[in-house]
Amino acid sequence: MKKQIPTIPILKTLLHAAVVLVATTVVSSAGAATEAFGDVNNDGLMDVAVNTSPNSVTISLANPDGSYTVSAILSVPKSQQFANFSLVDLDGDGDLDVSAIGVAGGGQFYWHTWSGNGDGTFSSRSTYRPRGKGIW
Ligand SMILES: [Ca+2]
Ligand SMILES: [Ca+2]
Repeated sequence: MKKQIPTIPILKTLLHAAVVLVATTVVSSAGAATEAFGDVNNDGLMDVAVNTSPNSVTISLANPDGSYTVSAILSVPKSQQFANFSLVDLDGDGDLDVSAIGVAGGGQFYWHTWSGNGDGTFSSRSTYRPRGKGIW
């Protein structure tokens, strides 16, 4: 008799992992205030970005003594609110950037990005609206 390859348990494990991932994502995006962590000024200390309103993200740099110093407040127009954001190196230059996505209604959405300068400051905002009349 051939030995059966145990594919079912592996699939179950993968499915479980996917369900946990989805559940975690839903929980973390359900709250009014969201935050993201990352070393935006590359000094080895974990900095924090907080969604301080539907229109803004505040970047605070960690100090060696445990306190934080605000280095940037990134905002969008009131009509282009975002639902969630993340710290991610979008352009691959080694500095964390900010990506924020908001629903614009009618199946459309806004994608706001700010390019990190590696010192806690960020470039001016770029807004991409994939469908509709206006781009940028
Ligand atoms: Ca840092
Ligand atoms: Ca970058």
